[in-house]
Amino acid sequence: ELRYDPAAIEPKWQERWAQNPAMYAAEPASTGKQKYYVLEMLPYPSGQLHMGHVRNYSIGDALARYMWMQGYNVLHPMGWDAFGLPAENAALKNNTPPREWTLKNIAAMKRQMQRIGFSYDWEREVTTCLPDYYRWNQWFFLRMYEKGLAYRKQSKVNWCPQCATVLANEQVIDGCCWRHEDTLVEQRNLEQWFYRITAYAQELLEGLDKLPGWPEKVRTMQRNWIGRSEGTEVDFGVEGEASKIRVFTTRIDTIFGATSLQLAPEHPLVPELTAGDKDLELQISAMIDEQKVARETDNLSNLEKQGVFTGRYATNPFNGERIPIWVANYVLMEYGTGAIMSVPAHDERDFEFATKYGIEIRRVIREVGESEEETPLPFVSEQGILINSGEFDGLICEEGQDKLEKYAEAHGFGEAKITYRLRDWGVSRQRYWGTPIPMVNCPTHGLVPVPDDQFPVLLPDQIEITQEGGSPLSKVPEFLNTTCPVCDGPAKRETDTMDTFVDSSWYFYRYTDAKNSAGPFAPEIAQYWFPIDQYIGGVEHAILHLIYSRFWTRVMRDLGLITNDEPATRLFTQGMVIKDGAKMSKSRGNVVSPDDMVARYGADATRMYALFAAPPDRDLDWQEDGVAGISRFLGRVYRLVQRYAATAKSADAATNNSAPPAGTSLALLRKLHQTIAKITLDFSGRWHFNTCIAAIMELVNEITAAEAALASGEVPVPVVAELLRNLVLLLAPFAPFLAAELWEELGGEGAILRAPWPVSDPGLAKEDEIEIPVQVNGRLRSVVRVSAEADNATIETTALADAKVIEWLAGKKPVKVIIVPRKLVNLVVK
Ligand code: ANZ
Ligand code: ZN
Repeated sequence: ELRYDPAAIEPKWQERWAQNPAMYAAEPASTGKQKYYVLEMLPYPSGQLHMGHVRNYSIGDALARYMWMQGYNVLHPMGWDAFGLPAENAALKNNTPPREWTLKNIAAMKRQMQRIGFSYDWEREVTTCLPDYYRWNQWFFLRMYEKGLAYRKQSKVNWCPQCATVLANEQVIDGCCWRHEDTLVEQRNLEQWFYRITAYAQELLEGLDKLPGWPEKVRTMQRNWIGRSEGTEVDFGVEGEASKIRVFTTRIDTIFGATSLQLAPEHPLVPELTAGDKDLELQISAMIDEQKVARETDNLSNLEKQGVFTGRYATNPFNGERIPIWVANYVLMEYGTGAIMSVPAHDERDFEFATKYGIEIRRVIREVGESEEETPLPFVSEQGILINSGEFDGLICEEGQDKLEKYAEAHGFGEAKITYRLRDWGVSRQRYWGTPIPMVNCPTHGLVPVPDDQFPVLLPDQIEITQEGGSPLSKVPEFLNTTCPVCDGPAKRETDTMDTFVDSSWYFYRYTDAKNSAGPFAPEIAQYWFPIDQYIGGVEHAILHLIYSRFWTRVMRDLGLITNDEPATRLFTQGMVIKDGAKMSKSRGNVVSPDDMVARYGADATRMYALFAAPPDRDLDWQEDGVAGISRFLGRVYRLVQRYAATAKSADAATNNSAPPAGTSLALLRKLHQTIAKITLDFSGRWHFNTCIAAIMELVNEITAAEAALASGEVPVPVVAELLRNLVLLLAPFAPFLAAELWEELGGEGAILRAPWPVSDPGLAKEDEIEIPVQVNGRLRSVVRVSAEADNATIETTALADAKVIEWLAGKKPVKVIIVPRKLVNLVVK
């Protein structure tokens, strides 16, 4: 018997597909055909696909193939997120220019993808580090600059005093320099570029409610990231100063309980309030360093609370009360106003702080139905009644918030304020391998945009990457020195490059019109393809990439380039691939290489295992045995089809008028049509491909078990043909090489990718009889067979007549009969 040999079958088809690029090519928008845009997140070209990629892309590939078979015009592109620090590090290590290193990696990974048989339209490949792509980053930058959405402001950067240079965030390790591990990184103020994402904060938040096709957890993460908070800003006077301190609070109703003001260590008023006190200044600068380290390691909320008294006092605008001004490490400059009124009786953190430093704790809210003394501390609930609050006593909290806010507004010392946690997107990077920011600094004209007709501002190719750090482009005179677009006099280029998240914020629009040299894409083409019907990727991108993409989409919409508000209607986040319960990583030494798997078991088995071993949204523990098992299964399919291919092929219209199926034929056809129905349903959104593949296995088992009937002719030739042809069609999204091979063996017409997806015949799929488990007092005691259409009364009678049930009831009459239609009978006896 023939041996299943993927090493022979797969390269043959790979070759044929390569020779026919139209196979995976999207048809032009002008066809007006129903479109389907399926997108997987593009990889960083590290040099090697990992199993997480294989899984992600196998999911997308199965979907794309299915949609093609359903007759859609499918767009299924791939590209490379090709800028970023690793290329610079590799350049340092191996002395290869970043561009060369990156392009070599891309070539290698593209070969891997083609070997695995992913159905990408390579004519639309996007490589973000090439000028034909990044020139449009520059173009967008200027469009945003013109609209005030790109702007420059002083902002903190990491500074290593030893290197005397700016460090990228990635070069700060535990708050210290990557090359001087004992040197604490400082913060310096430098001019940096920002995108004004906060202008869209409210819209980005509201849009989440209109994305039912996105996982709830992703939407929640984005909501929290945007962090909308409704509150009040209130001005406190400062004794001996003209300036006031503005605080942001969500609980103005508690203001009579404010027993101190707390400033962030970096609050601009702090130097003035502490001037001359060296000791204080030292303590505060230590706090700043401590916050910085905590910020880097995402540990801010766990800091042990610390503070210092400035010796100065503020005045509560409501009652003129004098309260001390402190500086505290749990107040952050980047949120609200960088200053808070501290109400220890009604806030956990303030309570902890006040307890530690002996600051007064004064209740201004009592619990409903309790006295002041009985109200527990801290009492943070808003279900309470105001006390010790002058004319506002007796109000319930919510009313209090409203009344006190109005009072503050009327007296000119406060106003309602909506605060977002979301910050503007800092896009300046002092790196080489990124998109140059298209700005020029002229001594006479200041900051001048590079005119569109001078695009792209090319990233110089030959540059020496050194250990020195700092903006590498500032050390390339040919790049740095230019002329002013206004006066033609000598000027200097901006040497920062853009954050690589810029590249990935809109790459999927470029796919629709990847070769356009007049614009990022033609609006009418994007209009046809957008929004993306299904986006698939890792949940680690739930926030940054997916928020930036949603922002960018709105900016493009407001530039008149597109009409959609959101980039993707549906989002799917797949689980991780792990090995022995742990994430695959070089350091753990548990990495399974896709190349290895493909060499040993073939691409079909590898990708099918990636879909079979777990539901796609769960983590998958990679087991080589499992891949071998899939390979054996595919071998069985291969031999089964081989054995009957000639028979099936001989089926033609003439033999097709046989009698309605019965017996074995009927049973097999029923199984087939049930399998078709199940897989079709899963493709419509549930995507439990693991159970789809299991269903195909069951189908193959049933056909194999009935082989005597196939061989004897008891199952007529047309039925054999129907079974085998459909089996192969069902396999096509999951094991495309084998399916193509067997499709040809069966004499299938044209490419299997364009063969219509089978339609389940509900009459055939229907069961005549079903089995229903019967429980007595919740324990399984028997199984009865009833007609699939049986009503509850019939099911009950049948169950009560069952011999085993009679025995278990031992003469008692059930006090209750619970029937779950088609599923279960439970008899309750006393
Ligand atoms: C007084 C108060 C009394 C507060 C009370 C809470 C409870 P969200 O909901 O997250 O917006 N806060 C304001 N700015 C801060 C900053 N820069 N760093 C640290 N904490 C800050 O939280 C708003 C509350 O967090 C504000 O309301 C403020 O404390 C604090 F019984 O003001 B509250
Ligand atoms: Zn000039």
